[in-house]
This record gives sequence, structure tokens and C-alpha cells, in this order.
Amino acid sequence: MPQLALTYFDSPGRAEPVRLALRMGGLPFEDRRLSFPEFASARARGDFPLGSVPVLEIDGQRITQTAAMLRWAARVGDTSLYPQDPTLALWVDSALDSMNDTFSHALLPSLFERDPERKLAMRAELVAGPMARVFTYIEGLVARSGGPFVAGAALSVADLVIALQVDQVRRGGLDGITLEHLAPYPRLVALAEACLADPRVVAARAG
Ligand SMILES: N[C@@H](CCC(=O)N[C@@H](CS)C(=O)NCC(=O)O)C(=O)O
Repeated sequence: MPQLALTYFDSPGRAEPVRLALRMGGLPFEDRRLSFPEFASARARGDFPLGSVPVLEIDGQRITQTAAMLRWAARVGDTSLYPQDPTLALWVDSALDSMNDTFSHALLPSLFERDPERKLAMRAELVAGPMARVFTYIEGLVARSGGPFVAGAALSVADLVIALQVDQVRRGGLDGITLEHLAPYPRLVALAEACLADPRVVAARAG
């Protein structure tokens, strides 16, 4: 068993799906949670290969990129979390990259915005632009797969990312993005409900 350490902020964000996938796969890891000043010092020391987190250390080797970590966790841990079928794997990868590259990337600046009005304006742009494009696209994948998940009946690492994001919106965790903004995406809401009710996910979330 490799020695694992996952470094991120003390928040769910991009790291939470990785934390869940590691726990679901029975892969023990050190959960390193940094304050913003600690993150700034560690980055200044060059601790993070690309200057960003999450960073997963595997036997001392520092690895970046959330999607890669999730696929690795699904290869060495709970292998049911990534499809064997190449086309379904493509869908899972595409959904993962769309969430990471497009949605999360577009969300990031508003997370650091201090002015409430400016934050709401940024969120409105996010809802009408990147969120609409990504969520509509993934709705289409889930419709085609038959649901409730991206790859059909089997839960995948992409569903962890989507479910946690939808849940954050449902719980009012992103100012300016409310339940009504999820109304056009009933399949994503159903995906989140099914994912978060999965006993493996429930156990992993409990720590
Ligand atoms: N593509 C990377 C993006 C990582 C990323 O943007 N992380 C943010 C936190 S959510 C970060 O470290 N931002 C600080 C910075 O880049 O200055 C991934 O998916 O892991």
C-alpha cells in the first residue's frame, strides 16, 4: 500500500471527490488541510508542482490534477468507479473534464471576490454561460446513458464531482446560484440524489 497524502484547503472544493474516492477504495491517506496563509507559504516554497492544489503525494511523489487523481483512485481502489467500456469511460472523462476545466475554472474567481454585488454579477454570468453549457451537456449524457449516472447504472468518479457540486448549490453554498437555477437540469439533481444516497458514498462522507 503506497503512503498517500492529499493537500488542499480545509474545505470540500476540488479535493472532496478525491477524498471520497480514496476512502471508497480503502486507500488510507493523510488529509492535509491548509489555511490560506499556510497555502501561500507552501506555494512560495515550491511545494506544489503547478502552484495549485489539490496535490496528491504517492510515496513522496507530488501529483497534480484532480481528474487524474480520481482515475488513479478508481484504478487502484474501488475499480467499479470507472467504466471498463471505452465509450462509457470517454463519457466519464468528458464529464469530469467539463466540470473541472469549464465549470470549476469559471467558478474560481467569484470564490475570491469580496464585493457582494460584484460576486452576484459574476455568479449570474456563470449561471448563464459556463454552468448552462456544462450542465446541459451532462444532462444530455445522462439522458443517453439512461441514468441515473453519467455511465448509466454504475456510479463513477465523474458522478462524485457532479453530485457534490449540485449539492453545494442545493444547500445554498454558492451565493447567487439557487435551487431555481437547477430546474433545467432534473437529471443532474436526480444524479446527485442517487449518488449521495449510495451507501459507499454515505460511509465515505462520514469519514
Ligand atoms: N486543474 C487543476 C486546477 C487546480 C486549481 O485551480 N486549484 C485551485 C484551488 S480550487 C488553486 O489552487 N488555486 C490557487 C492558484 O492557482 O493560485 C485541478 O483540477 O486539480
